[in-house]
Amino acid sequence: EGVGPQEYTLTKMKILEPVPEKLRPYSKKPIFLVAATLRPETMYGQTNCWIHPDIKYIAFETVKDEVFVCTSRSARNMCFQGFTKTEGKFNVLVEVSGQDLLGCALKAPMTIFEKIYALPMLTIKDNKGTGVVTSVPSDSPDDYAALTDLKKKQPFREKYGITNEMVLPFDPIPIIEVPELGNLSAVAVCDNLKIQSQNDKEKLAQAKEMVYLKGFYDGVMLIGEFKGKKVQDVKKALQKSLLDKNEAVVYYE
Ligand code: A2H
Repeated sequence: EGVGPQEYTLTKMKILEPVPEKLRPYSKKPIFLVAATLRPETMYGQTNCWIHPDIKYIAFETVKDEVFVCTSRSARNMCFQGFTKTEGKFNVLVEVSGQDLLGCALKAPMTIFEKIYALPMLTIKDNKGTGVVTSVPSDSPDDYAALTDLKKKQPFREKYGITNEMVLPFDPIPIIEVPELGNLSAVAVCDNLKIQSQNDKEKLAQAKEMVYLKGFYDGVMLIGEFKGKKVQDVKKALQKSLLDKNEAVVYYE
C-alpha cells in the first residue's frame, strides 16, 4: 500500500424495487450501494455490481437524507469526511449480509443498461474501499473473469439465488479503445492469458497491470461527452460530471 491516502470515486447505485427485505423499512429515502472505483471514466461500461456474499454490510443515513450501504469500516471513514450529520458519528440503521443484497436491482449512473443487478464476487476484500465494487468487464480483468464464471456456471448462479436474467443479457460494452488491445481490452488480455476463473490470481494480477496502464495512458474514449479524447485527459472531468449530478462522491482511505 502507498503512503498517502488513496482517493476513490464512490458511484451511487440506486436500489430499485423490490427493495431487499431488511432495507425496506428505510426505503422512504433513496438507498444506494456505494461502489469504490479508481476508474470513473469506465462507468459507461457497468454491467452489474459486485457484493461478497459473506461480508457484513451496514446501512447508514447521510447528511443529504440518503441511505448508503457499505462496510461499517468504510462508513466509519466516511463519518470523518463530512458524509454524516455529526462529524465522527454514523448511525447504523441495519446490518445486512452480502447474501441479503444479492440479486437486487440497481440503477447505476452512465451505463446504457436501465437496470443492473448485485451479483456475487468471492475475491472482494472487506478491508478496502466500501466492500461494494462496480463491474466493468470491458476494462477490468477481475470483473470479466467473475462475470464469465457466473455466465458459464449455472450451479454457481443457483447457489446464490441469481437468475439467468440477471446475468446472461449483460455483455461487456466497448467504451475505451486501447492500442493493440482493442475496444474490449480486459476481454482480449484475459483470453490471451487463458484466464480460467476469478481465482486465477497470478494471471489476473498480470492482466490488470497490462490493461490498467495501457488503458490509462493510451486509451481513447469511444462513448459519451468526451468521445475521441484520451482517458488521462478526461478522467478528472468525468469524475466532476458525476459529482455535479450527485451520482458520485469522493472518498479517501
Ligand atoms: B476498479 P486498489 Cl474498469 N475488493 O473499478 C476488491 N476489489 C476492489 C475493492 C475491494 N474491496 N474495492 C474496489 N475494488 C476494485 C473499475 C476498474 C477498477 C476498472 C479497471 C481496474 C480497476 C471497475 N471495477 O481496478 O487496490 C475496483 O475496481 C484495478 C486495481 O485500491 C477499484 O477500481 O488499487 C480497484 O479495485 C481499487 O483497487
